[in-house]
Order: sequence, then C-alpha cells, then structure tokens
Amino acid sequence: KAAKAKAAKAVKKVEEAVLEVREEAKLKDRLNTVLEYDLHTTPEEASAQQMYKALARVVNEQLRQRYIDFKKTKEKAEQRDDVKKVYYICMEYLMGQSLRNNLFNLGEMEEVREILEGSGLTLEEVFDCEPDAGLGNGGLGRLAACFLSTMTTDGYDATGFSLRYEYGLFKQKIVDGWQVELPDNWLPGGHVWLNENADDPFDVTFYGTYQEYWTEEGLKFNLENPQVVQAVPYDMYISGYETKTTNKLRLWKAVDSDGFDMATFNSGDFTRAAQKNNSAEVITKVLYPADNIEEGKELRLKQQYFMVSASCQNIVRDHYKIYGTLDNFHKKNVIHINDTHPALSIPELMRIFMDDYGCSWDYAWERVVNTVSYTNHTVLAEALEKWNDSLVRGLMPRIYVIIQEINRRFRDEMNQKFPGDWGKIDYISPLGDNQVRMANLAVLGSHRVNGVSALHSKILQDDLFHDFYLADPDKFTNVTNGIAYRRWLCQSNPGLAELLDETIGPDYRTDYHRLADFERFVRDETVLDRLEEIKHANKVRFADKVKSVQGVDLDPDSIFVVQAKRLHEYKRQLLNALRIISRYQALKADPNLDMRPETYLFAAKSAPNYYLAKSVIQLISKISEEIEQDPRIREKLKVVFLENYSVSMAEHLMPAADISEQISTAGKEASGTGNMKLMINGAVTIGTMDGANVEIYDAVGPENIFIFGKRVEEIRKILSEGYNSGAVYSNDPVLKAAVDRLSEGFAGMSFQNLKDYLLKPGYSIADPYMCLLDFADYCRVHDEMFAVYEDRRRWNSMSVVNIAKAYRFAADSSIQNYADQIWNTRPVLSI
Ligand code: GPQ
Repeated sequence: KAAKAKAAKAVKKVEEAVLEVREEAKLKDRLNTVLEYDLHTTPEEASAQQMYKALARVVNEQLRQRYIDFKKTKEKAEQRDDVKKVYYICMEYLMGQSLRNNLFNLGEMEEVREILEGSGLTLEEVFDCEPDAGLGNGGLGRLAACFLSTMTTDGYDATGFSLRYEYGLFKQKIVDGWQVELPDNWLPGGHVWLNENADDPFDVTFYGTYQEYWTEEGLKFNLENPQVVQAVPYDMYISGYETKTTNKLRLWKAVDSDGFDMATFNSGDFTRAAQKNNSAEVITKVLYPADNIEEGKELRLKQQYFMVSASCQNIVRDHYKIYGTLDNFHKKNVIHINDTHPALSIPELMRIFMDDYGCSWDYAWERVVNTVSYTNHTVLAEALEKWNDSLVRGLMPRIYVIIQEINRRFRDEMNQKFPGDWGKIDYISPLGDNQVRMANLAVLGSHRVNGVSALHSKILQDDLFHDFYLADPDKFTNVTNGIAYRRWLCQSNPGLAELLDETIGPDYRTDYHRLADFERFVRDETVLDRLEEIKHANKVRFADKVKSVQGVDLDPDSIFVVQAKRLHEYKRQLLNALRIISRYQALKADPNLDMRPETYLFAAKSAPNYYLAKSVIQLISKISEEIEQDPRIREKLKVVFLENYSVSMAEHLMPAADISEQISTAGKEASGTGNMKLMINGAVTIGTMDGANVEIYDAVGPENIFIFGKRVEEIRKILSEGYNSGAVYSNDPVLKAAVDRLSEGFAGMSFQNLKDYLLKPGYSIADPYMCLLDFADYCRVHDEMFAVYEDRRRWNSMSVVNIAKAYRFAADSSIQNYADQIWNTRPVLSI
C-alpha cells in the first residue's frame, strides 16, 4: 500500500513537471503567436509597447485557465464546513502594475528575461509601458490590493468587489509649486487585464415612487418608474506566489440598461438620446479623489449603492445556485466591508433576502449580521460618513425603508440594554439628526468590528464606538494591517531579497516567520557591508529614475529622508517642512556647518479641493526652489517634491530610503502601511507613538527606532485644558524663527496663510494638529538620529533588526488573524 502511494506520488510529480514544461513552451509559442497574428510584428521588431501588450495577453490567458482549474478545487471544498468564500468589498483597489507581479508569482520572470534577450528590449522597459491601475487614493486602497493578493498566495477562496472606474486617481502635475490634476485615462493600456463578462450583468435600481399597501398576505410595496442601471462585471485575475490558487477582482461598470434611447432619437433629439446614456454611465466614470474625507455628494452615494447592490446580488445568486437554500448562507460566506463605504451591503442583503427570496425579517437578519464584518480605518470626524436622509430616501426608497426598520428595532433592543438612556441610544442609532450614520449602521449590522492597529482599535473601544463596546464587547477586535511583502520586498528590492536568500535561505518567501531569522546577522560585518552596498545601489537606481522622469539630480551619498503618503494636516508634512526651514536657517547662518548632505524626499497627492494641503505642497516646492538658487547650501541640503506619487513610484522609492518619516499627531493615523514598507526595506523610522508605529516600536525595541512627540493621553489632556500654540511659539526662538520665515516666504512667495494657520484660530483652534507642540522634540530626536547614522555599523545593524522584525507586518499575518478571529474560515489550498 505504501509502495503504491509512493508510486502514485512520483507519477503525480512527473505529471506536474510535464505540465510545467508544457506551460513554459506554451508561453514562448503563445507570445510569438500573439505578436504575429494580433499585433502583426515579430519578437525581434516589436516595440516595448507591443511586447507589453502581447505578454499581458498571454499571462492573462494563463491566469484565466488557472482560474478555471482552481474552480474545481473550490467545488470540492464546498462540502467542507471549515471553509467559506471570502468577499472583500471596497470602493478602492490600488493595484498598480500587474505584469511584473504576475510573472514573478508564476515563476516566469527568468524565462521572459531570456525571451527578451533576442528582442533588444529589457524587462524594465516593457514593465514601464503598463499604466498603474490607480483605482484608489492611498492606504485604504493599497491595503485592499495587498490583502487580495495575499489571500490568494495563502490559498483562500477570495473575491474582491469594486468599481471599474474609467478614470483612476488623477495624475499630479506641479506647476509653480501648485498641484494641478490631470485625468488618469488608464484603460487604453490597462484593459488587457480586464475580462468582460457581458452575459453576467445585474440590474441596480435607483429612484422611483415607493408605496406600501396591505394585502391578505401582509404588507407589500410597489416601486414605480425607477431608473434601472446595468452592472456589467470586468474580472481581473489575481495570481498568488507559487500556488495554483487564482482568484479574481470583479469590477462593475455602469451601463444604461435601455441602451440608447431610440424614442428620443427618433423624435429628432440626438443630443438628449446620447445624454441619457451618459446619465447611467457616469456612475463609474471616475474615482473620488478624496482620502479620509467625505463630501456627501449624491454621485458618490450612487457609486456605493451600485457597487454594493451588484456585488450582493452576485453573492446571493452564486450561493443559491450551489446550495438551493439560504439556510447556510452565513456558514459558507464572509462579506467584509472595508470601511463604511460599502455599509449599504447590510440593508441591501436584507432587501435581497426578503424581496427576492421571500425570507422573513428575522431569518434574513440573523444571516446578514453573521455574514458581514466591518473594518474601521479612521477616527477623523470629517471622514465619518453621514448621509442626508432625503438623499438616501430619494435615491434608494426601498433601502431607506429597510434602514428605518433596522433603526426602529435597534432602538428597541438598546432600550432593553440601556433602559431610558435616550441620549446614548440616540447617539449610536443609524438614523438621527436627519442623517444616515454609516458607521453606526456598519457596527450594528456586523458580527465583528475591527480597527487596523492596536492603538487604533483601543481608541475605537474607548472613544468612537464606546457605547457599542459596552453593549457588546466581544464584537470588537484588532487586526493590525500588513503588507504584501513579496511585492514590497522580494519584487521591488531584488538586491535585498538575494541577500536574504543567501543568509537565511529562500523559505522566508513562503513563510513570513522565517524573515525573523535575519536578526542573527545583526553583528555580521560582511552582511552589514552588503546591506550598505545594496542600499547605495538602490539609491543610485532611484536617482537615475528621478533624473529621467523629473530631470532632478539626487546625490546617492547624501542621506535620503522620505515622507511619502497622502497630504493631510494630521500627517504633518508641515512639521517636516518647518524643521527643514530651521535647518536651512542654521546653514545660512553658518554655511560651513559640518554635516553629511541631506536629501528630503516628499511624495504626496492632495485632494483637489483641499486648499491648505495644496499650500503645503507649494511651500515644500518653493523651499526646494530657493535652496537650489544658493550654491553653498544646495550641496548640503536638498528638498525634492516627487511629482505624481503612485504605487510604481513607491516600488522604486521604498528600497532607496534611509529614514522613514511617520510623524502624525498621536491618535490620528489609524495604522499607516508605508511605515511597514519602508521598514522592511531597511529604513529606520523617526515617528510618533501613533498607529502601527507603536507596534513597530514594540517589535524593534527602543534602540532601533526614533520616537518623539506627545503621546495620545498627553494630547488629550492638553486639548482639554486648552492648547495654546502661540505660547509654544513665543518660548522657542528656533521654532519662532522658522514660523516667522513663512511670512517672508520662499522663492518670492509668502506663506502667511500657513503662519496664520499655526497661530490664529480659524475654523477650529490654531495649529489643530499641534505641529508646534512637537517641534522641539522632533528636532532633538532628528539630530540624535543623524548622529547615529554616522556610525555606519550601528546604523546597518539597526537596519537588520528592522528588516527581520518586519515579519510581524506581513499581510499573511493579518489575513491569518481575520480568518481566525473574524471570518472563521481556512484556506482551500495551503502552501
Ligand atoms: N485610510 Cl478612512 C485611507 O487611506 N483612506 C481613508 O479614506 C481612510 C483611511 C487609511 C488610514 O488613514 C491609514 O492609517 C491606514 O493604514 C489605511 O487606511 C489602511 O488601513
């Protein structure tokens, strides 16, 4: 029996090897075929663009095949009671480029490199032809992308749902220091990865006149003259690393279901006929470019319901097709709503269960709540979604009625828990002050709620959702964010990945815990020297890139200080700028200051209507401009604003950073994930005790990170006593000089507005994010850090610890936590 099993295993191995050889052979042949028949060229004559297109088509086809194969594995798992389908719904998926990622995951990089040798093209040239799929703003959208990719590597049956925006996040141009937005028309190069499924659309219903009436069978309703919009799915296949697991991201496009309005056209009104078509299709025209802020616009609400309705209908239909019942719906499915943007999933699932499948309220509610879980990503008041009652009622009359019923039952239930405490009940209800409060809806309609770092989850329990927490403490948990390290380390920093292969062996690529083994080399001088060389080479490579896209020269022997993230008051790019100003003033006073040259790299997009954030960009640009005009100073101090920050720029930037700036006001950054990407690439953090910085501190220990600034409790106390930025300013001459310099300005432009912001109460208090309060400590710790940098041995050993301890921030760890604590599911395939 044993011999038989052994033989069978051997046969299977041979079969797999044969299959692999066949796939390889197929790759080259298929590529040649596509080049010849579709693009009318040859491998030798193809342009980089053509080569990209051809490769993308071949790889997409391969993934499609793998997706179909994986379906069989999933079907077998349908009988297992420890496996669920995971649906991750998110308004944003910041995928970046796909070709490199897919070739890397499929193990085809070397082969393609060889194929290209005959063509005179390099891999990089070909990869550069692909536009980023920029279907997200920042951390939230990139997290969704990292999670989907990691769930796939780790063998889960996972599907992402989002929108097929025709235009992703705007392209940023800096004109005279000011951010200007250009449309991101990504589909011409990006659509090769989108597989249209025109024969699997769903109808989404908006508006209409809603009426309820009684019959013998009970309460019925009628919806007259609604607008019906078709949701057409476009599937992007998601590869995992060294696995057969293949998942998909399903992106919905809005299409007018009546198509072209022939009646209007026949009556001679062509323009109106065409416009009608537009009115539906505008829903998926463009991504809202705001991060951590909600504007309450009707089109945005339309986008949310459109995504949610199509996705939920799809999920319920697929479940019913397999099982013929909804009894086990919550035992077989997980619906994860990423922030409150998809929170309408809760009433929409209720609607589908009751109206489409004839279920009772209680039957539906039990299943919906036990299927849905919710992640909160911010505590900023301006980001908490509150929709006008009348907007919701007008746009989705049936959904509004369901929310009213949810609200009524919830208030009843809370009155049992907190009898007569109407203030509290009012505060946590989904309806109140003529608004639909999406966070309350999300919490009460989910069986689990989590924050994205230990500190943030604690703030949710103590503060934002405190009353919910009192009512049901077990509902709340923490899952610290993580990153797809195969992308952010193995792919984007091949030099470091190679060093890790040599020192700790390649197992860390599939088992993130193994990365911790690298700490053994903390005092190994050969390894430390290698690390120094790798970082330097990455800086040279990045400098070349910046030279070619922006025409700016960077000195790879200077220290690279990086702050790359959305531009926000709470992230305090202004604090960084103030410190640079004081550095500049010190140098002006003494141009012979003995120091290693410093390069400050900023990369950030601002929401288009966020005037203050745009001013900060302009300040940074103008400081940069003025310094460039001074030959003595520019040798030592350089400030660069990197235009159009994107996933692919981040992939070049992270490996080149020496210092990671994570300087948000304590309590404001839910987690941060750039901090993790920089850390795993060997940068050392200077940061506040905020978000995941706290856990980075715990992981690396106080000797391997630079912490400054007031803690959450201190800030809370100062705020309650009344924060006076003016007093801080008057008592610190260095700070005062830097702030005063804002009025005089840089390169001929005054920034009095920013000085006013720091010193004069405007809409809120002066200096609401307390840049001035933390300034002195920030400068002190920064000086300390620069001094340590000069001890290259010590610095590189800090780098080793940061890389090794970054295993804690692998998305695999986050996903494991979601699976265990929230989803109660397991992989379909394990690696
Ligand atoms: N985040 Cl609410 C966003 O990127 N956009 C948003 O609209 C909201 C949150 C971020 C958050 O600011 C970071 O601290 C997190 O690391 C990130 O989400 C992922 O959780």
